[in-house]
Amino acid sequence: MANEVKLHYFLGRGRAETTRWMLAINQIAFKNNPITTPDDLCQLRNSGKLPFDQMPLLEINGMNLSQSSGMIRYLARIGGFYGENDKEALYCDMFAGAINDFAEASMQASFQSSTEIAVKILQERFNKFAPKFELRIKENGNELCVGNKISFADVILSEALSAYMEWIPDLLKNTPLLLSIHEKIVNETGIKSYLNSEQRYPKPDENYVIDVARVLQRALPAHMSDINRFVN
Ligand SMILES: N[C@@H](CCC(=O)N[C@@H](CS)C(=O)NCC(=O)O)C(=O)O
Repeated sequence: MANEVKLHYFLGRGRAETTRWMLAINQIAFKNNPITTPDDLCQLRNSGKLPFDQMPLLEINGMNLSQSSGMIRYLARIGGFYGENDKEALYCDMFAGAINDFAEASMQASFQSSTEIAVKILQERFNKFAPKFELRIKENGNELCVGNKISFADVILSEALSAYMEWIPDLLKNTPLLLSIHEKIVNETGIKSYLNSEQRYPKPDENYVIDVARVLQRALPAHMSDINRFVN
């Protein structure tokens, strides 16, 4: 189908997940195209669709989009999730930068050598950012990151919090504003239906880590066995 929206990435969440949440809140139907072998990646690269030779790739409205930060902002613009004016858009961007730094720890969690280490790193990262997020949200005054309408900052913050909570279930017990935003976003129609769908990949585990290394033909994390098994 010519207008089908396609998201090409590994068989998992990773750097494609914020885009999936933004497609979901826009209620834009999409298809995951999992890249599961070096050959799949080679074919995708040879197709000329990867502007910078990297995944994720989002095919939408006749365009081949690269860079998750660009994708989520495009989806924010077309859906009205980018604030109501230049100042709000700027604050969305500021939040997004901090959320990106915050989210990196959850993206790396399954690559850590043990659950204990992953949880420790996540808790430290949360302790650094959560009080600041709470303060900024309190200053805004609407139990939202920016302005008085849901923005992409709320969506990507909730995506990151969801990932953290899979490791630390009671994470938000002392942060009522983060809890409120998270609750609001996961109950938005499009997001709720995405999270309950088969398109939502499970919490990344060791198999995901192995898949990524196999597709990219790179070394596995140092704590795993035979770490160079996929390296040419
Ligand atoms: N900043 C980029 C990062 C893209 C990226 O690092 N993609 C990795 C997979 S997660 C990749 O394609 N690596 C292969 C390469 O860079 O050649 C984004 O957020 O989209």
